[in-house]
Amino acid sequence: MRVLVISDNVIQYNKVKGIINRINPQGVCFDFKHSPDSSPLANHEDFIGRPATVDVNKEVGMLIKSYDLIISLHCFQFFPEALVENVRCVNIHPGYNPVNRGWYPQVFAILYNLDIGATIHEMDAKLDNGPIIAREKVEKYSFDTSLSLYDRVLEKEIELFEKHFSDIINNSYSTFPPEKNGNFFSKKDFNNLCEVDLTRTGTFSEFYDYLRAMSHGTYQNLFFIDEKTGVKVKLKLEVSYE
Ligand code: 0FX
Repeated sequence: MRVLVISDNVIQYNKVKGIINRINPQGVCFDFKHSPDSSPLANHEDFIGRPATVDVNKEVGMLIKSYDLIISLHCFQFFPEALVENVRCVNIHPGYNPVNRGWYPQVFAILYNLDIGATIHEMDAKLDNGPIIAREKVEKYSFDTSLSLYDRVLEKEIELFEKHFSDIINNSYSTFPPEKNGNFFSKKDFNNLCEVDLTRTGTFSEFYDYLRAMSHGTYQNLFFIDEKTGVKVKLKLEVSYE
């Protein structure tokens, strides 16, 4: 059996590779690849001098021929219908489907007070949409920023992956369909939030949620342009608690 793991996320790649190496199922050969364009994994020590990119659109024929299972582990590329219909493809998603399909789920979970968690599902032609193998919620606190909540979601992903690893490899799980009502958030939705509208009115609580939803470690998401000087003012929120 041949399994391909495609990832563009260093943290999850390291952890999943660790689980795979430790369990090392008999008779299963694992390949690890990343996306061709600006993947953070390109600079990982495993891939330096050993390029391993895959374009899921251009190489769909090769993928169908070569693999029995493809695991999308925070892969930046959208899998084409021809691929998901001809190879079993499993996605590990940092959101609780179908509540937060799409990009940066924890950001929108804080902003709109939605449930959040992790989901492992079979892929279909829609993004983050197929039959669910496993999903679980994580706690969301008033003192979370995007980063602290994201870290909790990533831990949950790994916990679910480890728990269901053998079933995923052996195709011995049962699935259930996602509920009909959900949400989809795009990268554009996120980008639209980055410029702060200083004329917006609301409660302090709404602004607090907006600021912490957009604050994620060293990322500099929020800004406004100072009217007088044209200077770009960058802001983020730091939250600490006892
Ligand atoms: O790998 P990932 O955590 O996940 C993203 C999508 O959220 C996910 O739905 C998709 N399946 C996957 C392929 O890509 O993304 P990331 O490592 O680029 O970003 C992690 C977090 O960092 C994100 O949730 C929010 C934060 N972030 C990221 C960027 C690039 C920011 O706050 N600002 C940014 O500019």
